[in-house]
Amino acid sequence: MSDLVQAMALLRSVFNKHAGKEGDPETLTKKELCDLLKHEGFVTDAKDKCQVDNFFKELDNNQDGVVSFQEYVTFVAALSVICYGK
Ligand SMILES: [Ca+2]
Repeated sequence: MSDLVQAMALLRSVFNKHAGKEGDPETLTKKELCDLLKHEGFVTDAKDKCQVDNFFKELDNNQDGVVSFQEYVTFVAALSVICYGK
């Protein structure tokens, strides 16, 4: 498996792991997103509601109250540009 294909599978696997916890397994609720951000080290203090709220607002592009896989990968792609782009 190529590195990129592996990275794509990993992206999906991280999403699935958290999206399957409650409600629709195809979307992340705010609580699931909070778990994901904490687990992946994006949020230092999971009790910091403001930090999580800001991430959620950024991710929930169509403002339907949940984060779809498409919204999640769009955000990860944007983060990659911020972290590794020139
Ligand atoms: Ca959404």
